[in-house]
Amino acid sequence: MTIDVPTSRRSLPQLQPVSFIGADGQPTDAPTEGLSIPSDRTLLGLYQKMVQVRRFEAQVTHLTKQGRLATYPSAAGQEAIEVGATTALAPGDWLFPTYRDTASLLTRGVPVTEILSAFRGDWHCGFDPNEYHTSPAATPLATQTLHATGFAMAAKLKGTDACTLTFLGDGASSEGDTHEAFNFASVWQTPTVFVLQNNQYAISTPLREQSNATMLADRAAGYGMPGIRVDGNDIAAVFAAVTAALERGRDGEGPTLIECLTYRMESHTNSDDPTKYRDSEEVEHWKQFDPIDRLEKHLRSAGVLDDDGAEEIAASAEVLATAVRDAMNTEAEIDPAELFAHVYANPRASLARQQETLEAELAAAVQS
Ligand SMILES: Cc1ncc(C[n+]2csc(CCOP(=O)(O)OP(=O)(O)O)c2C)c(N)n1
Ligand SMILES: [Mg+2]
Repeated sequence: MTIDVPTSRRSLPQLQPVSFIGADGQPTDAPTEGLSIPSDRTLLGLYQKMVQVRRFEAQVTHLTKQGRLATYPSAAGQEAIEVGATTALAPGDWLFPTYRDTASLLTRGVPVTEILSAFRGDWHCGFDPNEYHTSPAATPLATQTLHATGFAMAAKLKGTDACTLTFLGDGASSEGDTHEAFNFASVWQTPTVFVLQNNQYAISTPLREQSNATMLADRAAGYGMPGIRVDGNDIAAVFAAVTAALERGRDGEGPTLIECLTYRMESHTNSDDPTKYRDSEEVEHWKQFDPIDRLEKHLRSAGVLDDDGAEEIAASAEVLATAVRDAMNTEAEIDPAELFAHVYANPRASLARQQETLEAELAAAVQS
């Protein structure tokens, strides 16, 4: 009896991450995996968005300290992934973000007040997913990977050319849902791009304590899909890799896993203290790989950005920060009864009883 042996299989990604622009703003000699660096014009637009996103994140973090927002998971240091991956999407594609990816919502054009209403506890989601082709940000880890896969499957069955892109963290990559999503995306050849933000921590757990894989992009080969590892702090590499993966998806060539190597510069959320579980030297070390600094150096040496241009961009970020402050310093008119709306098409009796109880308690509170 002979056993059929396959003649080839997907090769593993290169160990060194794909990168075009080094930490010093100069071209690297890293592998490019056949990708091309985006034009300086495209990079200038991406730079502006990253500067705005960083200012937005800083402003929001201040607002949590002032008690204006309940909690906020900052993506400081991860702007190249948030902005680079989201900008590569076509308007008709669908984005499936997580709690970490507020910057992607901003990049997608969701208004500030709608983004932040969930963090202020005013609303469950805050924006209309259909309007922005963006699902509500998922807090249960990895669930969004399945939504992105299922949605892409439906898009394929409907014959549209929409792709889906979902973000997931290094910690989320160890969840069972991620395995199911990777497997079915590859079996069904769905047009899905999995952007794995390896920021090296899952709250306080460092990557080495929850995965023994040499690198997370290696997992793609086991599912029969292409995997690539990019420098997640080089927006040129992120944008190029995601653009190529979306093209593959649109051409019917199925999903791609893109591991973006980066570092979470801030705490997990404003409610934890990272000095309890990691050295400040490690954080200092990563500062030299900052995604915005390196792109600024590149653009200045390419002659497409000067002091005036940089000041103008910084000023546009201040306008955004002012809009955030104004919006969040205005008390929202909230009707607590809305908590019960939009949950069931036909409200359940138990929920109706809870609503009656709440309304009675609120009425009593007003009278007292
Ligand atoms: C199913 C599930 N289990 C546990 C949690 C609690 N939790 C919230 S964030 C987090 C760490 C996730 O780390 P990672 O996937 O690396 O994403 P990051 O926060 O670094 O962006 C955990 C365990 C959760 N939200 N959902
Ligand atoms: Mg992480």
